[in-house]
Amino acid sequence: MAEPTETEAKPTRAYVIHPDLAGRTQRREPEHALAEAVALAHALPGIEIAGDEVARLRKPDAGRLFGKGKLAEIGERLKDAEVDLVLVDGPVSPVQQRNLEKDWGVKLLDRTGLILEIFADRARTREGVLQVELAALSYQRTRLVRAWTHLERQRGGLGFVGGPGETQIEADRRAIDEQMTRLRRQLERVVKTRTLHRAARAKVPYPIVALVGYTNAGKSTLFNRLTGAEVLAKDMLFATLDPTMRAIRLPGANGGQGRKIILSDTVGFISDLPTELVAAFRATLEEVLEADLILHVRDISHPETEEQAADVAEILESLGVDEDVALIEVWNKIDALSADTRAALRRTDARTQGIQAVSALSGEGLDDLIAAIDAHLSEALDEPKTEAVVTLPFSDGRRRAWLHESGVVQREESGENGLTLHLLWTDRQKAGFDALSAPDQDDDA
Ligand SMILES: Nc1nc2c(ncn2[C@@H]2O[C@H](COP(=O)(O)OP(=O)(O)OP(=O)(O)O)[C@@H](O)[C@H]2O)c(=O)[nH]1
Ligand SMILES: [Mg+2]
Repeated sequence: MAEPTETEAKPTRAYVIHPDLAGRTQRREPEHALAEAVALAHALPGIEIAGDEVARLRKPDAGRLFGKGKLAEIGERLKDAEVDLVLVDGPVSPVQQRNLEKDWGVKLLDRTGLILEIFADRARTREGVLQVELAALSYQRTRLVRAWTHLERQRGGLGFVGGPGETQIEADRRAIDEQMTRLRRQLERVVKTRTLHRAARAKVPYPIVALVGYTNAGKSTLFNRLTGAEVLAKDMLFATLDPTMRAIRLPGANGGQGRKIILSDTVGFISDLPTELVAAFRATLEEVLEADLILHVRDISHPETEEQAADVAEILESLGVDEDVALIEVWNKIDALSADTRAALRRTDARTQGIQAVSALSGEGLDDLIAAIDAHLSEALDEPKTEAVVTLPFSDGRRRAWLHESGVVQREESGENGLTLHLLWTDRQKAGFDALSAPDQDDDA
């Protein structure tokens, strides 16, 4: 562990700015984007938020990002709030960064820089550390190139190529390239070992179920609920970085034995995820690519849940996740919704296959989710099925719902004695149903 530094003893006072460009085509409200940037800042250790603001920009200034007036105005606020670190929620060029740091007398990080810092702080496994280092180097490298262009321009007009400046930067660049090659080789070795483990695991034919979703959606909380594990789940962005996998037996109906699966918890996604990071984490996310079933966990109580879902879909696509991979949308945090919204969700949930409304916190809806996971897997794994006919009394809404949830109902008729359901199911699903108690027995309890 590193020795405690001064920054750990005394919190760094950070000021968060979300630049809102005129004519922007973003999906998000600037106020929500600012709130997310502040949450990101909180994810850095030893940070105290001294203030935040949305800064409207008509046109970004090449040298300082902000225009003269804005620059002075923000500068005043920074001085009053005794700010050490400014976090700009967007891209800042190396030139802009240098100028702003000088003008304001602060240290400055842009969005990518901030996310890289958080990831560097979180990485625990060898693979995670290597990936973050690689991403950081690739970020630095692009900034060297841009700095170099700037120097060239400063020298401009002299018309010669290759002064001392260029040589130095060329050397820096080469050093970075060499270091990156070394890291890549090490990473390949680590990944190879892991792939071997995976091959060994493939002999035990448990299907892989991967949890994916926006950061803070509740993936780890759900993972812990389903596995009894204690992965850190926290109201903090990027609480999870390294993937965790667990072989578990899904609880069967009524305490019976369910199917064995491997559940995998992964790093959360975020809008404008730096491309360096997406590339670096591709190896880790291979488990997601190979999953038999993906659970897309959504925070349905978040004001921008739709935008978050769109970001996740985009990132999955860019990772090359096949559109035909079986996917269940898990609408999490329904406990945080009003009763009305919740009832409406429940109706959508029942109508729409492939959506499950749950609360990982209270456990609500998890039985149905487990039944849906089981049904999707038997579908994906192509297990043999047989036909059956059952008749349920009208009062037995629970077992009827279970059958529908499991996706085994082919046809339903109502007769004098109740509902007759024509089913197509696997032995496992039949056993699960048989283990459910009939309504009268429930009432006795
Ligand atoms: N109200 C409510 N809060 C929840 C629920 N599930 C998770 N949370 C909270 O949401 C926060 C984030 O949960 P995590 O499980 O760490 O989320 P995550 O998706 O793993 O986040 P990252 O690892 O950062 O990507 C925590 O404060 C949880 O307690 C839920 O069903 N209801
Ligand atoms: Mg997590």
